[in-house]
Amino acid sequence: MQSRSIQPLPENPEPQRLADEILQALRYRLGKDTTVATPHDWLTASIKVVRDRIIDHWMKGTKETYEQQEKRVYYLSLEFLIGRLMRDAFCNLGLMEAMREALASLDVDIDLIARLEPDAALGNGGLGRLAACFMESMATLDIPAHGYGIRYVNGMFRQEIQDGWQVELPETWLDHGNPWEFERRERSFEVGFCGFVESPSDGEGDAPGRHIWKPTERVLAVAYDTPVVGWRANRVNTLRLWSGMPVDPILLDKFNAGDHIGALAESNKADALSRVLYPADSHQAGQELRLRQEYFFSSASLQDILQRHVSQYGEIASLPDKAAIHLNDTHPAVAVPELMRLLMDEHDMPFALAWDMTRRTFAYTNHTLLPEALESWPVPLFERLLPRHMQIVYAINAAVLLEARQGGHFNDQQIANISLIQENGERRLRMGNLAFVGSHSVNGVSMLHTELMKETVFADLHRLYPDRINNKTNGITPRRWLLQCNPGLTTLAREAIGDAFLDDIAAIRALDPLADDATFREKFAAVKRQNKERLARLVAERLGIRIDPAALFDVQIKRIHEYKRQLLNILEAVALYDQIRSHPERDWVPRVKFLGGKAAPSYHNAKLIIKLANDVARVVNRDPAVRGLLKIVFVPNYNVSAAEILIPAADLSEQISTAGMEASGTGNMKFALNGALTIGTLDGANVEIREHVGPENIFIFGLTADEVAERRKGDAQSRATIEGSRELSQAIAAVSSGVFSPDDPSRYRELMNGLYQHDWFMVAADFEAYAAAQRDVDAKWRDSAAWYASAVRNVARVGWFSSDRTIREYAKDIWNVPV
Ligand code: GPQ
Repeated sequence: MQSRSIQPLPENPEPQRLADEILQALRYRLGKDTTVATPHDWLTASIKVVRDRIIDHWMKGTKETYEQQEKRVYYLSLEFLIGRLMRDAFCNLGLMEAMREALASLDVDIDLIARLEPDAALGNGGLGRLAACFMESMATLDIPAHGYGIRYVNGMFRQEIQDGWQVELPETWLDHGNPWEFERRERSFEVGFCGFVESPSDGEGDAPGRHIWKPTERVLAVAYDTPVVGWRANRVNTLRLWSGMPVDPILLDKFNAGDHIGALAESNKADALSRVLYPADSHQAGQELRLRQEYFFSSASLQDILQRHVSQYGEIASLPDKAAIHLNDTHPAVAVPELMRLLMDEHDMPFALAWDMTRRTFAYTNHTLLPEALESWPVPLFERLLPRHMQIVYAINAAVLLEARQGGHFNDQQIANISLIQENGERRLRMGNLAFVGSHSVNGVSMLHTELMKETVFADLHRLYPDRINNKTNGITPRRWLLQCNPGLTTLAREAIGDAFLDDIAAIRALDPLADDATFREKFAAVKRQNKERLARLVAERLGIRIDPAALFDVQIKRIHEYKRQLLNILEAVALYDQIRSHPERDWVPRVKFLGGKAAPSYHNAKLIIKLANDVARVVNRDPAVRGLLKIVFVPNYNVSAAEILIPAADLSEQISTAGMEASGTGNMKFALNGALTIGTLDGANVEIREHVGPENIFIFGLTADEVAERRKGDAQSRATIEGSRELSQAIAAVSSGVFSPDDPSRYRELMNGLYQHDWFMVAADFEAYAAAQRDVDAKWRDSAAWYASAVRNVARVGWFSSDRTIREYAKDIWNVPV
C-alpha cells in the first residue's frame, strides 16, 4: 500500500514569477493588458494561475489511482455549499503570501479582488456545507474521490431585507463565467423520463429480468469539472457537476411549421433541470421538477461511474470492491433502483445478484428526523416519470418484506413501517426506506441523532437490519474554518505551539495549558478584538449601525427555522431590553446580538421571525434608554463568506435548537474552534462538544430530548409555563400587542398565540432556563480571565470535530478505503 503521509508544501515560488504568470494569464487567457484590466480580470487571471498549478497534481493523482487500481469514493449530493475558492486554493497550496506580494507588485490588492469572487452557493445550509468540507478532507487525506451534483445556474437566492422583510433575488454567480471549471462536452450522458417498459417475452410473467425501458423524454447531462485541492496539494479530486442540455436544441419540424416557441420546448425542459436549487432546507420540496433533478443527476453519475469501471476493468462484477457510492441524504436515493436497472437491463444480471451488488456499493447518511423533511413521492408521479424504476422498487419491496415476514418477529404495523410504500392515504414511495434497504451502511451525524434514528424513524428497519445503523459525528475542515478565516489566531497558535496542528488539528490540544497563562490570554483576546473590529467596520459601512467592539458579540447564524429557535433568542432580547430600561442602575454587560440566516421563501413563520428580529432591532437600537448596552444586528444575505467573518469575531455561539431536533449542527464546531463559548441545548453534536470542552467551558440549558418527548405526550402546559414567568409573559405581551410593530400591531399576534396553544418547539418551556444561562454568560464575561481561559480551552479541545477525523471514520468503517 502506498504511503498516505502528508507531504511537504510545494516549493514556495518567487512572487516575481507569480506576477509574470498573472500578466501572462491576463494577456493570453483574457486578452487584456494592465491598462484596461478590471479588478475582475485580475481575479480571473489570478485564479487561472493557481488553477494551472493544480493541474499537474490533479493528473498525477488520477493516473495513480488508475494504475494502482485503487477503490474510488463517489459522493452523490444535490448540494455543495462551497463558497469562494480562491483563498482556499492559495491556502492549501501555501501560496497566500507569495500571491499577495505578487499582486501588490502589480498594484493589485488581493483582498479587494478576493471579495469579487462570487460564492458558489450550490446548497442551502449544513447539509451542503458538510459535502464541501468532506470534499476538501478527502483530498487532504489522499482518498480518490469524486463529488457528483448539479451545476445550478441559480444557486441559493440572495436575501435582501426591505423594510425588515426578506426579499429573495436570484443570485447570478456565473455572470462573469466560472474560471475554476472545465466543461467536458464529450462527457455527456442521456437521461430518460416517462414512456413505457417492454417486458420480457411472454411466459416469464412479471418476474424481474431483462426489461427494456422506452423513455419518451430524453435530455443530455453534460459534465463540468472543478478541481478540489487538499491541504498542501496532497491530492486534487474532482467535483463533477451536471448541466442539462437538450438532445435536439431546436425541433426543426416545429420551427419550420412556424411554432418557434414550441421548437424550443425541449431546450427549455433541459435547461430547467439545472436552473435552480430548491431553497427549502430540512423540508421536502415535493415538486415534480425536484424529482426530475434527483433522477437526472443520479442517473448521469451512475452511468459515468459504470463507464469508468467497465473501461478500466472490462467487467462489472467487481464494482462494489472498486467503488463506494455515498448517498448524501435521500436526494439521490433513486440511484438505488437506477443501479439495479443498469445492472439488470443493460448488463444482463439476475435480480438477486444485482441486489447484492447494489447493497454492497451504496451507503446512506441521514441528516434529519423531522417528519416534514423525510422525502416521499406519490406513487403515480414516480411511476409516470420512472416506470421501470417503479417496477424495480416493487421487486425490492417484495424481497425485503419477505425477509421480514420470514423472520416472524414483526406484526402487521411493523411490516407496514418497513415497507417502501406508505399505504395509509395516498400511496407514497418512502425514499428513506429505499436508501436504507439499498445500502450496507446507514449513518447518523451525531451520537444523539444516531440513537434517536434507531428509536424513531428507522426503528423497525433497525430491528430487521440491526448492524446497519452507525454513527459518524460531523466535522468541519480546519483549513477553511481556522487557517483561512482566522489568520490572527492561526499565527498566534503557530507562535505558541509550533506548526504541528497545521497538518493534524488534534495537535492544537497543546494550547490547553496556555489557558492559564495570562500573557497568552491577552494575546488571544487581542486577536479576537481585531476580528471584532473588522466586523464592526463592515457593519458600520454596510448597515450604518455603530457597535462597540468591546461589547460581548453574541451570534446566531443559520437557516431560519422554528426548531432552531431564533424566536427564543429574540424573546430573550426583548426581555433583556425591558430589564435594562427598568433597572438602569444595574451593571449590564454590553452586548451585540447578531442574527443572520435565510428563510425558505414559502415558510411563513420563518419569514415573520426575520421581520420580528428587524422590528425589535429598530426599536432597541434607537432607544436612548438602552444607552447602547444592547444592540441587535440582522445580517442580510448570510452565506459562507459572511460566516468566515462573523465566526472569528464571535464571543458567544447560539446553538439553542429544541433538543432532539438538530441532527448535529456544524456551525457549533466552527465557533468553538474560533474561541467562542457556546450557549446551547443538549442537542445534536452539542452533547459531544460538551464532552470535549468540559461542562465548565460551555453554557448548557433546557429540556433534554427525552424530556421534550415526554412533554409532547402530555397535555400542553404552555399557558401555565408562560404565566409562571413574568419576564416571558411581558415579552410575549409586548410583541403581541404591537410594541415593535406600531404600523401593524397585530402582525405577531398569531405567532405569539402559537406559544400559548401548543409551543411545539418548547420556546416557553425553555425560556427561563435560557434567560438564566444568559445571565451566567454575563457573569463569566465580567471575569475576563475566566472567559478567555474558557475560550482558549474551547479552541484547544475541539480538534476532534475536524472533518478529517470524520472522513477517516467513513473511510475505515463504511467505504473500506485506506487512509
Ligand atoms: N440539514 Cl435534512 C440540512 O442542512 N438540510 C437538510 O435538508 C437536512 C439536514 C442539516 C442538519 O439540520 C444539521 O443538523 C446537520 O449538521 C447538517 O445537515 C449536516 O449533517
